[in-house]
Amino acid sequence: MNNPKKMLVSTPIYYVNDVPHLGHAYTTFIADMLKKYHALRGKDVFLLTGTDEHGQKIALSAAKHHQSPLEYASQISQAFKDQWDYFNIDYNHFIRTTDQAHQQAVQKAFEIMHAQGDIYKGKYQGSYCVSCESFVASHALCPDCGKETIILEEESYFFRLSHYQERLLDFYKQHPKAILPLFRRNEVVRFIEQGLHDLSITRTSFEWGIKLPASLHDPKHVVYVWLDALLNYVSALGYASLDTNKMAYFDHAIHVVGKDILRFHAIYWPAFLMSLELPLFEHLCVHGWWTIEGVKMSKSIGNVLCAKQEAQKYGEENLRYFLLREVPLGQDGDFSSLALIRRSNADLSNTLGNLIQRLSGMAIQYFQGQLKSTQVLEHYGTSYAHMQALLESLDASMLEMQPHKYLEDLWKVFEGANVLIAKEEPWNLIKTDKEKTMSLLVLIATLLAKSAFYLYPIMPTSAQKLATLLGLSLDSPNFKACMQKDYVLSPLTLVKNPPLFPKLELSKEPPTTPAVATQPTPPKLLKIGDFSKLEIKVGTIIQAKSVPKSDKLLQLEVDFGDRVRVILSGIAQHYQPHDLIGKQVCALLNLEPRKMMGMLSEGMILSASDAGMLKLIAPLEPMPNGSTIS
Ligand code: ME8
Repeated sequence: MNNPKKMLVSTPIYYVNDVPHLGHAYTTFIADMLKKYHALRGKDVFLLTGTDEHGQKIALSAAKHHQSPLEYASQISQAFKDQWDYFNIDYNHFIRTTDQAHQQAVQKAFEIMHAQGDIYKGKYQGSYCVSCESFVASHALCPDCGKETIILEEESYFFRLSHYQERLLDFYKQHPKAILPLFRRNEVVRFIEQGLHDLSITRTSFEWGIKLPASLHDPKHVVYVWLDALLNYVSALGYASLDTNKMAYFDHAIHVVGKDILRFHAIYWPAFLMSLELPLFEHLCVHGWWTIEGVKMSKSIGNVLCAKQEAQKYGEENLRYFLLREVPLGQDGDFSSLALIRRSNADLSNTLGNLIQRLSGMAIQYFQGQLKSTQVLEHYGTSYAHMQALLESLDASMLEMQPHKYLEDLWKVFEGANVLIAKEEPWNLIKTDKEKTMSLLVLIATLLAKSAFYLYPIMPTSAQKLATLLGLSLDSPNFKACMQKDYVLSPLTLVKNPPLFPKLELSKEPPTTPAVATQPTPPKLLKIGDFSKLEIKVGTIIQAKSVPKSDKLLQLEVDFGDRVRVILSGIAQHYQPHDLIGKQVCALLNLEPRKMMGMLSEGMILSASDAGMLKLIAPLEPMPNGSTIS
């Protein structure tokens, strides 16, 4: 029976030929985030992960290690499990495709598809990529991973994928958000429209796989590893044993996958589900790749980063925050320690950490830590309503699978609270209006309490620490109460606390400018006329791109009202191009044009920098393009 409260969130099951790395961790963090987000909202979420252990690739890897496939798979499967335990991933089940229940489920599904008339016997002749475990249309090199393919010619059972072409197109037409981000859905629809061929779903040239059901009397075949693997999403829910209670989670499923396995999930999987008369997923959440210097992380290239080691260097939650905040889900991102340190220091230590410290510092100094007010709405109703609206808008970003936007907007609440403190100057206000100062601090505490719930899916431990500081616990009933429009956290007691987000060391970074010994020179004062020689104007960035072969420069097209200028700016290590589009900046325009990396730059974007951090300068409120800075 359809139970709207139950939902499944899954990761791919990872191949056991590769040790767990940062890419796998990213997918798993997204899935864990979705579980925590929906669980807080009262959903009963089943988080599923595990390992994909059959197939030619694993058999070959095991042979290389002089181990039996099962021995080999067991070791690496355990390494994945240990990794998720280290990161406190809240999975409900860790499936291995070598589990008995899974094997039974695959055989049962094969039998049903066969009985439906969707499976027939034939012969496969063509190319095969062992690395992707995919049949490719006659290419010497795999079009997906670029590795050499092998030629296969073997007896095989086929699944009538071609029969499902129209039903698949219908499904994607009727469910435009089934694949997120949307551009991936369009890619899939175009692929299906080109025509689908039937799919080979058994292999005979090796043995490491699940045998066909005994009823087919064909012992030399093993099930194709992708049919075997995809079925994990239902075998883990008791498909073979008809566990209706657990299978109910499958009525609302979100599969989190990387873009490399989109086709398997967006075409084969729903076709298999249609054949089995099972419900189709609600969303495929398709993320991009983490690269190292532009190259996808992979064991065969030897450029993998271990998530646990990175977490030990920078903190588990700093890593989680960085991966989920830095790059829009769906886009590729290049991992760099420098970017992680900068992001952590700017957002976690400076903005959020500072706000928490200011609140508790002032509460202790002015009120011995005891806060209580009934006049928050009276004094600060407008600011509160504005922040509340911001918080409420976050849900749309999460439901669209855009955690970076969710976090960007959550941080606007912290930034807004810091700005409000600066504007109200409580250090002066306390001298004249104790009651209003108290209301201000209670408002800040209330906003932090609400924000702790929003932070929880991304940084569970830090969010819990923040909540504890405010005397709250982050559970579903509290969430409901705390989210009320005019909820006020009062009374509360604040005590001295160590910083929640200590600054990360920048010392291991390569220096950005060469250190040159300089003699201090007395400051030279300018006349006002000197300043007026500078033509500084406000503009809006309408296009932003990386500059090939430069890790520092971005090429920006900036609209200054009367004309658009191309300006090269050395901000690539601080901003992603896609985050800049639509943002206002200030630029010096009457600077001699300069050529950099073969391109002409017609001005200079202004920024503030300190200790390796850099922020662009913009007017506090939007201004017409071309406005003059004076
Ligand atoms: O494809 N950046 O397993 P797999 C981001 N067994 N994510 C990455 C990544 C990177 N550099 N590298 C890997 C398989 N991933 C099949 C799945 S599911 C029924 C069967 C993540 O071990 C990403 O989620 O090759 C990608 O889709 C997945 O690991 C591939 O894992």
